[in-house]
Amino acid sequence: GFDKAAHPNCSDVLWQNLARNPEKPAVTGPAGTLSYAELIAQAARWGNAFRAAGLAQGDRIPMLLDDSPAYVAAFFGAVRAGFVPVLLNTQTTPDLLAWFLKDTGARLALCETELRDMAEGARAGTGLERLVVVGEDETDFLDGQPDTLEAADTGPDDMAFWMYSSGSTGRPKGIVHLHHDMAYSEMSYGRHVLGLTEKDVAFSVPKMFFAYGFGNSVTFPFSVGATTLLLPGRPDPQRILDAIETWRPTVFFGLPTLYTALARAEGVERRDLSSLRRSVSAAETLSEEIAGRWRALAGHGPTEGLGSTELLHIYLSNRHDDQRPGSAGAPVPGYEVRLVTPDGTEAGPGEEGVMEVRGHSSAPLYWNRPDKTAETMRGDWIHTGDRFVERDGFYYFQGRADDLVKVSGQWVWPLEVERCLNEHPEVHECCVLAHELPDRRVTLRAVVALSPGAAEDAEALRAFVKARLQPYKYPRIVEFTSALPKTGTGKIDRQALAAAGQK
Ligand code: 3SK
Repeated sequence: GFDKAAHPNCSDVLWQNLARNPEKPAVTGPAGTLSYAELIAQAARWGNAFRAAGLAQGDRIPMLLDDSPAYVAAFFGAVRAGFVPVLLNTQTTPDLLAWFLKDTGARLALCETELRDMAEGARAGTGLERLVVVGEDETDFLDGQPDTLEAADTGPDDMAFWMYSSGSTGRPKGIVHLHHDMAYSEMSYGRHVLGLTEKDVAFSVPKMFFAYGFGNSVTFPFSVGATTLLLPGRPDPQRILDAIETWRPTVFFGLPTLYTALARAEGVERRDLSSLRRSVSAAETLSEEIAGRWRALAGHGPTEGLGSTELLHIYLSNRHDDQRPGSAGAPVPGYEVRLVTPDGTEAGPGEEGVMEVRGHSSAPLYWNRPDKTAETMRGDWIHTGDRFVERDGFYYFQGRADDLVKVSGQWVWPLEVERCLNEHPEVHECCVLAHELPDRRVTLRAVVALSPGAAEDAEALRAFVKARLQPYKYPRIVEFTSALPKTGTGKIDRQALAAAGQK
């Protein structure tokens, strides 16, 4: 059972380590190593500094920061002092940042040095009174602040922090999480699936501003007194492999695009991955080929799961010892799922439906968006918009509820074609999209990045699809590129590709 009342302030996830193991490294990596005692003292200074800056309880603090000990300290100081950090994607554009500043109503925000000019440019017309540039203003901002901090008078159902939806369509939505949500995801996915111990060193390449990275780098390791490796900067495969050899993490978290890049990275077979005892993949389906390559390199395949920012972390997962190929997994204990058909009834056995999920870590609302809140938060169920079928208690992703396209009068899910092309030995990565022709007919367009040295042969790729799927599903348009654009969270940027294709 989950005792919500025991979690009035989520900073306890960190603070419990002060009595338990103060000397243990909490965070490590190229940006510095801090013990739990040092990190907590630093977090207390941040919390006291936010109070000294005149913020009121519940005030939002946008944080435009890369993974580092300072980010972790600022986050925990803010929540402990009763403020609400808003974790922003560092690849935010100035227009979007201006909008985030207005939507949050923030008076104070934090940003990285490299993002200062962009953030300054976005300030005009917003209520932002102070921008603290971490690494530049930090020493002054924290100067003289006490290194202890009592938790503010918050309750389990009070607003703790926000993240924004990545906004594949329309404006991103502010996803509001409550103080008890972190403890719930630890009690469910953390304990029942992940199984970290205090001896582990977690390494999440997806960054903390992404809910997946936040759980991996913060919630799960701190809940058990483990160490987290933080790697600021670009997720370049060689840097990641260097970090694994240098810092010797034991549990690794990635996304399918990252596993693909790592499995194909120059010299990867000569790298020492022996410190890793477990790897996790989420967000998208991992191809069997890449899972197999990772197994050959690391000695174990990635355990696949699926979560959402609305639920805070993973709610469907395979087990380390029971990975069903192509499946996002079975419901994680603590979460209930159901599949809903277009007529609103529950799907029967083997029937496809849109997944709804419930569990006590779900966001109650999108900030200031009653329309979107009503579409997604249906009572205590979250309507995910993802289509699934269930077999033997495991769920298989079938695409988004809204991505079905009609080609030559027949229905196709572009994702099915994309997965097929991804199995081609010379395809490094690809994206298949609906493409509107000048005469308004819709066709399929594949954008493909080939493995180094492979020859560009569109006809061979079309034939490959025709031989494996119903022939009408082959992509009429095949374009080659050296690399596909990615979103800040490492997913293929389908929106950018779609926009480029319709120009
Ligand atoms: O995309 C996912 O699978 C995911 C996992 C954990 C937390 C958040 C997300 C979006």
